[in-house]
Amino acid sequence: MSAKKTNVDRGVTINKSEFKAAVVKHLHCTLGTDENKANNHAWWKATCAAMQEQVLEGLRKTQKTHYLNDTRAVHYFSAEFLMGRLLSNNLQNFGLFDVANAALNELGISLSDVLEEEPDMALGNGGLGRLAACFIDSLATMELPAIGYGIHYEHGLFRQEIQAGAQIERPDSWRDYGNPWEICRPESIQEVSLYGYVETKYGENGRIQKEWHPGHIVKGIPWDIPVVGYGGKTVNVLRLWQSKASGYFNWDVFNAGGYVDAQVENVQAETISKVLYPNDETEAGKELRLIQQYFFCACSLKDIIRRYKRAHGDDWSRFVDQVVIQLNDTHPAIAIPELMRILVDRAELDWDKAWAICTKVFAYTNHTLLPEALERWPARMLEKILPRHLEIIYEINHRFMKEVDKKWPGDNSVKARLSIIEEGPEKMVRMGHLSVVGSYAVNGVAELHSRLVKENLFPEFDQLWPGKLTNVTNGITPRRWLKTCNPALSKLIDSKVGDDWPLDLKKLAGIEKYASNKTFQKQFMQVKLQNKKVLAEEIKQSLGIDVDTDAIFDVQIKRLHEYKRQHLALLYIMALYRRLLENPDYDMHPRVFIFGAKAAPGYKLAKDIIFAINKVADKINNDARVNQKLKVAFLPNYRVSLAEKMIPAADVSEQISTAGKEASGTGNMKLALNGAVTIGTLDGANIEIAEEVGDENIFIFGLTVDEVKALKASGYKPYDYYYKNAEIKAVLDWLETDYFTPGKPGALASIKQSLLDHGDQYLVLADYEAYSEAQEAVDKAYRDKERWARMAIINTAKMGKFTSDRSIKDYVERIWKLNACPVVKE
Ligand code: 7GP
Repeated sequence: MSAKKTNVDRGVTINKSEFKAAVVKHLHCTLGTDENKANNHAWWKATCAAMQEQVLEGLRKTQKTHYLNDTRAVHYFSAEFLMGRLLSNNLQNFGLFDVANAALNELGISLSDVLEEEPDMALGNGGLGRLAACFIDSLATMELPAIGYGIHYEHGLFRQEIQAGAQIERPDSWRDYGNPWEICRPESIQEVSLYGYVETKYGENGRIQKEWHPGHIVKGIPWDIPVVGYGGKTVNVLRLWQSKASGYFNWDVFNAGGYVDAQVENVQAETISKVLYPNDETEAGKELRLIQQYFFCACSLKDIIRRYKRAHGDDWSRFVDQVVIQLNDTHPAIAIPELMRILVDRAELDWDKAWAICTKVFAYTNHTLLPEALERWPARMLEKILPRHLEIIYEINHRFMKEVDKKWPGDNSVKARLSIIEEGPEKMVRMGHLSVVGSYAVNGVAELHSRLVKENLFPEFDQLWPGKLTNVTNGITPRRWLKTCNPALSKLIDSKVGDDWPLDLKKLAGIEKYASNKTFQKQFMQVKLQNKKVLAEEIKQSLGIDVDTDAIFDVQIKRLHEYKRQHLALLYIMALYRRLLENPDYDMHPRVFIFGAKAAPGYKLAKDIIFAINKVADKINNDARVNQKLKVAFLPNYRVSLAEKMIPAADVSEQISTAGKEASGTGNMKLALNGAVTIGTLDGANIEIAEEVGDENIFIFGLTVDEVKALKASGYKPYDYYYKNAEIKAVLDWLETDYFTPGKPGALASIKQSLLDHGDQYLVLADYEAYSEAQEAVDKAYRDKERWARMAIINTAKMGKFTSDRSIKDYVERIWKLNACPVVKE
């Protein structure tokens, strides 16, 4: 194969025959099978193993470089990393995708089949977890010293099945057949204490000393997942902790005949990293969850300190120069009192010195304003599990309250609002407040969100510490979300702007000048059509539904939540159905509404909405009067690898949350990057997307944040819309009949109730008419083929801002103060 012209500098080069030899070697020597016996799973493992040779070489060089340079590093603490699959990404980032494809081809194996064998690493729920995955990709790509710290969940996010229209949760067992990427590091095992009591001692010169006598000790076993940067030069690490009992086995009990009892402690300890909580935007409030949080923070801090001490001994003075810890929401906030405990109780620094260190190390990102998602822990629970930490939190708060008193002397109401401790029938610890007090920087994730964080969530904090609250708009990695998931579009872009746009996404602007060029439009829309064919095949396979690829593919993919308003789209679908029944000639371009969404297992209404979408879909898809023009497909088990198939095929991107509720959104960026046109509210990053693409290339509708506020203040009455708008009334009443659920009238009634009797908290009815009009504008625009092609191209062209490399650059310059550390060639 002749070398292709490229602008991308590569860390490794291996050729087709070398790659092929490596795959065969691993098939024989690692898997103990051979070419005749191997199934696709074995080929997948052998290909991963061949790749892992390159990966580990890169990892070794990177770690050596970082060690020799004693670099400052960012430590990204996150309870979730939604990584998806790694093989295709690692191949792409090493520039070996085509090499692997050709090598396997010669072996009579299809790389795309092999890639399908990989289970998703779904150690996260949604946006926050996927953002963490994009960020560590960017950190490695930009050759920044960084490590991700999280939990090695045995079971990731549940697998969703749809049975008779309803969501059923099944356990996710991503590691059942081994994970070829991870490396266990027993030499770095840590121990973590829990429960017990605190003893107060009086040391020399009257110094009060606290000693925590734990009731339980568990072990944390680190598993390292290499994170390959684009170009394959820097390979960083994601270190995930697995819990194990510290004693392994109680031999005394075992010998005395208590076979089962001897296992109890093991089982309890291992439960800590057993499952990911399947909640998104709701607080779990469970003891086990707090233990999970503390477990991974304590392991990670010990790991960081061990590494620091190796270079600097007991001299803490350089710690803040070497270490920055980014808290991905409040899930790791317990790390703040943990570091204080280590510094004060163990290292015996005085409080002020310790606090000065602490507040130069931590930075905190907020991902939501929804009150139900703001973590608060009962003080009683903390006292039981982490008695010393509760004392430390009280002390932090005591000193903080003094500072508040200096600023607002005698103002008790401001104290009550700012206090880390919420007084009430049950004393609660506010983890958001703890995070703001203990960090030197706090950021929201889009311009609007960060403004609302300042104005509504932590208002006085901004006055107390001007400049501490800031914005870093989210981003997505263009390597996974364009280069890898949409190879045809990537090649087309390469042909116009060169192949280094994955490293410099602003270069996509270079295709804007072809937006009205007929040939380019044709090529661009041809790629879209091909991608739609692939998705249509997937829909056929998975649901047995035939969809027409000439139809508009209208895609809404995200967690299911009332604020995201999948039910607004549902009402509109029902309205279209009704319009078509009333008037068979109703003028509309054929459309397929495609959904992907998981609901939290305990979130009843969210599950009801999934059920309703499926029931309405059943009816419409099988109704020959309308199904040439309208179809609905709910694809089960939405996950990263499914997103990679849906996003390249979308014409329309639904981003229709109630203004002020979606912190940023990142699916909006992925879809626009792949040439989908957004229909959306002025919420989260939609606003910044609109600024980039221009008003004529996006369909914005609905109430603004200020209008939402005003409407709520004036006393919002959803019944007014119900009586005023005959279509709204008709579709809501329709939900109560048994039309969609034959023999079971009322099976979909909870949605109507939530919108009328329970006050329509998210203003679905208030925004309905505007949404319906915007959808008609979409329909009209789509029918003008040239106009639509131009819009789609401009959407791709203008997404430069939303690369996660830009987000990381913002963090580096404004918060982390980090330098790149290029890996030296040996
Ligand atoms: C999400 C936000 O809902 C989404 O708007 C944002 O793009 C994403 O974080 C990344 O910043 N939040 C979560 O996933 C979440 O679990 C609760 O929030 C803490």
